[in-house]
Amino acid sequence: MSSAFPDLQSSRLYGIVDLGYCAPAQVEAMTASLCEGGVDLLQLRAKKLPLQEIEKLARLMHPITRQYRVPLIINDHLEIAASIGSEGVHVGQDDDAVAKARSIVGPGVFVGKSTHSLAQAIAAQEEQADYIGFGPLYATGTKPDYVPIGLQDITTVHQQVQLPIFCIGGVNEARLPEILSAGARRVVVVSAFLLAPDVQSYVRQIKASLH
Ligand code: 3NM
Repeated sequence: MSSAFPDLQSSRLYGIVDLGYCAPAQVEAMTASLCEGGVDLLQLRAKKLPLQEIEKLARLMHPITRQYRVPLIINDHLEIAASIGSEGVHVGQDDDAVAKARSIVGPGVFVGKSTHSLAQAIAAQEEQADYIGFGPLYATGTKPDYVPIGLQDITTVHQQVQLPIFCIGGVNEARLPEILSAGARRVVVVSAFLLAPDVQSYVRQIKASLH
């Protein structure tokens, strides 16, 4: 990744532009609001759009994220990440292995992986992911088919996994104190950001609680 971007270690707050909550026409404005509010990383996640459409949105987002020095991470689609030159790519448990992803996106592009248990988190570390998502902590409509893992493994995962760990799933302002008390240092917030009446100030509030 270009040295113009802060490194993952210093990243605390990860936002996702999820097309389940944000219409394509709102993507640019939402990207700007999330960046202005202070996300450290931003992902594009579009489970239901055609590839061409996703690539178009990624190309719209990238100049904005770059201006804010926020790494742009593409969910699932390695070819799009490679084609637009995003700073990162994110894969799930059922997607390509980290090594395969790295071989497609090339060196210097970080590869993140979703994990849903302590065992998967340790396996992702062995696979040499650059960071992991760990969740879902709570039941969430954004990933409805997943059983929530709760907060009880957060401390242990931080003892056993040295990668940056982003706790995810149902994170919002009201829950943040208990998530941080459970040992989390980094979080991903999706619907709470995208549905907030004032996105920028909501992001700013969460960010202030993380430092
Ligand atoms: N991945 P919200 S949970 C995209 O556990 C995603 O891997 C998860 O959205 C995982 O903040 C999740 O709206 C959804 O709950 C997070």
